[in-house]
Amino acid sequence: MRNRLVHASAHAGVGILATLVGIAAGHLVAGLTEPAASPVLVVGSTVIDLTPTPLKEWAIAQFGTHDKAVLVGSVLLGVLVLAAVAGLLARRRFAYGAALLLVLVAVPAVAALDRPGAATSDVLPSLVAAVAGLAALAWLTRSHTAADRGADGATGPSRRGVLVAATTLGVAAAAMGGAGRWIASYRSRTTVVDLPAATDPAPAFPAGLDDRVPGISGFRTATDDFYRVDTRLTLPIVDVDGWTLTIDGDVDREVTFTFDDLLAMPLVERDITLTCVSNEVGGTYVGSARWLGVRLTDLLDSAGIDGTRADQLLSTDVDGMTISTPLALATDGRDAMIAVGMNGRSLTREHGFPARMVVPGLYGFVSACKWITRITLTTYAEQEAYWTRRDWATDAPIKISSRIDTPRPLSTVDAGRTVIGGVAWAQHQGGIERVEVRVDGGPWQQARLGPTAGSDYWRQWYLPWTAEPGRHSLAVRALDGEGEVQTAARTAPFPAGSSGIQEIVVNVA
Ligand SMILES: Nc1nc2c(c(=O)[nH]1)N[C@H]1C(S)=C(S)[C@@H](COP(=O)(O)O)O[C@H]1N2
Ligand SMILES: [Mo]
Repeated sequence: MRNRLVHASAHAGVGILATLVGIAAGHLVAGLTEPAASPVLVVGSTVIDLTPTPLKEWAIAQFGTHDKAVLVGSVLLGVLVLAAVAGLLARRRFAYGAALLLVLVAVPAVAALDRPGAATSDVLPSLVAAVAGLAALAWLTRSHTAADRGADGATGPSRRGVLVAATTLGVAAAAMGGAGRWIASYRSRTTVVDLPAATDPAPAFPAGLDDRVPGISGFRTATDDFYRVDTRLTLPIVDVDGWTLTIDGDVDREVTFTFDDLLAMPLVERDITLTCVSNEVGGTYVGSARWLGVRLTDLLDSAGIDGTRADQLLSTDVDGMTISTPLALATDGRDAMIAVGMNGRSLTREHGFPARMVVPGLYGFVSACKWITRITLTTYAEQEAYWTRRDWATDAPIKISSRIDTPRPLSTVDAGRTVIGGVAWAQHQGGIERVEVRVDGGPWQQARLGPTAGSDYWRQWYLPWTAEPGRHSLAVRALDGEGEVQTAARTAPFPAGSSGIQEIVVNVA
């Protein structure tokens, strides 16, 4: 009995190892061709796209920025369970196990071809995975069966044969997987492109409260610390020389710009705070940067939109992902742009290299298309963007919000003179006019504000506080330049952004 169990788990192991070899070989080929078509990743991406919105929001809330790692891990785990079954089947009859492996590989193959913007060659990683996986399964099953047969006669060489085959394949899988990973990250490394100076520069950037209030968010978010939110599991590899941006749809004439065309146009520089609709009250999906780009209206004017019936800008990225933006808001005089620079350098791959849209005052999912290649003038009735199909709002202005950065929730603070501080934002609603802090449910006290970098940018704030020993609750709310007070009414991020007041508890000792 025990012997049977040992044999069974050995065969399951054979299935798992063979599958890992296939996955690794596919990952290597994907690294060389299209990283997004790597078998496990492409299945993960498909799962992201098919996941119902409530479940996706739950996963983001549970796992935060680890949601993608959890997803890839779950897909891998599921595959390996089936791989173990394939190994057991192969023991009965090789063809059964092989058939299950082929079915397993058919899933990423179909998913790769089904991706928006997929090329036929994207099926290659899955094909290679199939060949490598089957070859490994055949080799392992053969040497294992030989070892089984030899077991009674206790012939050493065949047992050693299994070990040699397994070790060789294990090492090969690790090497191929590692190489694929390295090649993909090497190809998607940040390339810095020289950018001209702005023709319409932003005012000198004021010194914030960074040094005066320890623990407060920097007045400007460093690019490497800037939150990243997108549906991708790999970064797109875009060659700036071949890249173009096309404006089409209901326009007088379709126009296409190269990267150099954009750089030759007047460039504006603006300080703008970006916010994700998935940001929870007190959350970290918000960042502030200095952007350099071409005015969106300059680009639209060159295509001619005076007579357009469009009410929507439908932006498409290099892979066919779509983001909608209300045309009326994007062209109402705000500093909407196609940005090519962030914080004094060209965009990083994470944040949309070589170009992305930035529209102050609208959540990123309805404005900030990264890796943009096309802007189509159309109507909401005619065409639906990625998140519109998933029932998110189409008209989604950023809600007034404020966050406590210091002290941290549930932290212990030394009794005596200290400071409560954070940031608040009300992009394109006159900016932040006033921030108020409430201690232990008492009266709202006016906090001191840091300098302003314009109404599309967040503001730092702080309140000196003499902390008495014990447990205290701290709350914050903001008022915008139009006199509106941040609402206490709690809403979830879906479908148009969270609202409510952040209240934290700290211990003073
Ligand atoms: N191509 C593409 N652009 C995208 C997204 C995406 O998934 N794909 N996500 C959007 C969302 S939801 C947000 S909040 C912003 C985030 O921009 P960042 O990652 O540079 O902070 O990008 C937007 N642009
Ligand atoms: Mo977002």
